[in-house]
Amino acid sequence: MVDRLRAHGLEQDTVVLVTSDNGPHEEGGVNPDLFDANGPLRGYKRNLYEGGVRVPLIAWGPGRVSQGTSDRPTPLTDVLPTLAELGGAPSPSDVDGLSAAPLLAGSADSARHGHLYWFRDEWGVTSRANAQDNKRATWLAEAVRQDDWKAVRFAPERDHNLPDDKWQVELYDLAADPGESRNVIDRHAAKGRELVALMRSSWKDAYPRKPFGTRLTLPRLAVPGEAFTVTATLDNGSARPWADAVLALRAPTGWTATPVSPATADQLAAGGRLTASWRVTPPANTAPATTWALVAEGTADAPSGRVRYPATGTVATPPAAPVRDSYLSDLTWISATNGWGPVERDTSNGRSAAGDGPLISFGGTTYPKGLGVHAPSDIAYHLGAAGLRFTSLVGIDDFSAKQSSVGATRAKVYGDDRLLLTTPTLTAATGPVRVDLDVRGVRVLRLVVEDADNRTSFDHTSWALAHVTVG
Ligand SMILES: [Ca+2]
Ligand SMILES: [Ca+2]
Repeated sequence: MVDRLRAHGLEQDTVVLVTSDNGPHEEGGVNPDLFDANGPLRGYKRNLYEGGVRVPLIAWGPGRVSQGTSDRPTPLTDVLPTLAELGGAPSPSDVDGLSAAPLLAGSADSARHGHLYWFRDEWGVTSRANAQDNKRATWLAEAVRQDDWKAVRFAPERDHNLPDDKWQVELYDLAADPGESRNVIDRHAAKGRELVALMRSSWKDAYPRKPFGTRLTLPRLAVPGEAFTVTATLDNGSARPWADAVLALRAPTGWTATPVSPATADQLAAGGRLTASWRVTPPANTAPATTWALVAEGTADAPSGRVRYPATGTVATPPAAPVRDSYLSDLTWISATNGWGPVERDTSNGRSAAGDGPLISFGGTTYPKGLGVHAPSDIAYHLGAAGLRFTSLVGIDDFSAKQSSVGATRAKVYGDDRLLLTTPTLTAATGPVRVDLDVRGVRVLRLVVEDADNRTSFDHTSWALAHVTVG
């Protein structure tokens, strides 16, 4: 690999790190003792003793990595901040890692961790690891290393909240006993309690990350000729302030994007956020039923140089609006969700396969047109403000009624997020409800069927003769 890097002239721009995320293992027939892979250390992969967690880290990088060795414990959480510093990029402030770049460059005073913490929750067992753990390889386990002290503890129940006095705690002095063969917890009980407290304080039940870089918020739908709002944020999740922050938006060719807020900030403090919004308009002749990409790009001057974070999002143009009076089942929907199989056109829902429903039917009367659904269902159509009235007959279909009387749903119609209609509870006994709604000005018409009685069996519901007139 080094030869190839040199052949491509990349050696001055490259750092190679060779390490492992665990000690030697015995899976797939490997004998880790053949070459004494864990050396003087105790344990294998999955042990929290040093043989399971301590491995060499070998670094190569002409001009960046100096010759020599170091005993600085370097966890893999250091890799991100190390590579960020080597690459001249800011590092997130909410990671535990510390940059080891100065250490690689030969500095003796690279920041060291106050302590390292490990947690294990494993069901898998290998025989050598289980023997090293004294048959506790499937117990919950934690470990802490602080300077030359190492504490390992095991929970006899698979419960991290088990009280401290229920855990089996061991303490080792790695300076005198690198092979962790002499448990000195009885002679150093106070040190043991101190390291257990460190285990406790190192644990987090949840760790929501702080935002970093650019995020883009878009509506799902872009209606040709209609403006919509796009919002982008640039978060400085690093520990150092940034200057001259800018958010820019790239929309498809021919689309207009007009800022409705400032998109620059002279200073972006550590943890600070720049928010910018635009009104974006696709031209009236934008192709229908197409997905379009927009890119927001945040840039700023970090101490290490100019940084650039692009974020891509998509909006879809809806199918063309109807140009004549139409049954909805003859139009292309924007989207359709359904509780049992796909929405059926011009039949009842039937079962879960597509096209398996009989004709829509209420009380023995059949209907040749309409939409067959099953709760919960949500179908959206693009009317593009071209519609006048929406009419239908909505109810529990005979497909359910013939099998059981328990089907119970409720139908709703929305015009652009405005609720236009909620039916009473629909059952086989109530029969269908007639729908006749003014939909002038409505761009997106949504037909929703919800369960009405906390059970979704026999909730086959049909929108018979679902139809829109166009002005
Ligand atoms: Ca079906
Ligand atoms: Ca129901």
